[in-house]
Amino acid sequence: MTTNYENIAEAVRTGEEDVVQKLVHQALDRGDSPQAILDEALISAMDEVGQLFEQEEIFLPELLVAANAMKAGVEILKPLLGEDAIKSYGTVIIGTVQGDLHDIGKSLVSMMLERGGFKIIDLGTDVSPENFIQSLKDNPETKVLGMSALLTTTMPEMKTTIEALEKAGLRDKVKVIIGGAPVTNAFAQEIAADAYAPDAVAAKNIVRQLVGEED
Ligand code: B1M
Repeated sequence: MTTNYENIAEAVRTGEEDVVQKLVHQALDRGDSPQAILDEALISAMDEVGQLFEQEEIFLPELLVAANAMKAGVEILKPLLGEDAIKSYGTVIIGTVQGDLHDIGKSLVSMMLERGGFKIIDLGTDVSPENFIQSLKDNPETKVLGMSALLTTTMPEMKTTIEALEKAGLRDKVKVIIGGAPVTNAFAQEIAADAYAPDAVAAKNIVRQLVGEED
């Protein structure tokens, strides 16, 4: 990690949004790639913060300010990530499932898909099966439905949503992709999702495959 990235990571950990934004601008000004700044400074800082939280060295308030500081950095990188935003591969509806308020990973996936040529309808967090279904009805051109879950307690909502899609007669109309830290490929198969992606870049590639537009 370069010194600048260490400083960005430190500012994420301490929740200093202004400092994060200043240092991200500095890294861009000196020619660093937005993807490197995202991966090597922001995501790796958040991983570290997650570990500190797991080890009970920091608590929820610190976790929240760090998450907000990371988001402040991501906002700057957002318009710069990805190369082929002009193409349109179709519409993707995405959301974090009911009962789950984690949105950083889901927003990264949205961003990566958007920059990868998809129209994104981001329903945000705590999205009920009914809301997913209503959005599908409102946007019948949708090709893919994406669900994110970060809690083991909310993962079952993915299954509930897929069952609700079946009941509404919409399951055959869309491909379903799921992801989030506790989610696995095996779980995706178990609940009959069409795909699982471990991270945002993989999500973009897999969604392209799902709509028959792989590189
Ligand atoms: Co929460 N939290 N949290 N939290 N939090 C976890 C998930 C946890 C693992 C921490 C821990 O205890 N070790 C734990 C879950 C334990 C479990 O279920 N096994 C946990 C807990 C317990 C909780 C609360 C219950 C705490 C409490 O209140 N006692 C509470 C729940 C609130 C709720 O949702 N109802 C809570 C709250 C919060 C904050 C609000 C403080 C904050 C969220 C802020 C926000 O999102 N705006 C927060 C955070 C930040 C975390 C950790 C530290 C980091 C999550 C994150 O943003 N990671 C997390 C610990 C951890 O994961 N190490 C933790 C960075 C992000 C880039 O990664 O989201 O994994 P991730 O996304 C990746 C991939 O997973 C994938 O691509 C992304 C980018 O590469 N991906 C997809 C994600 N979605 C995808 C969808 C796809 C495809 C790929 O297709 C559609």
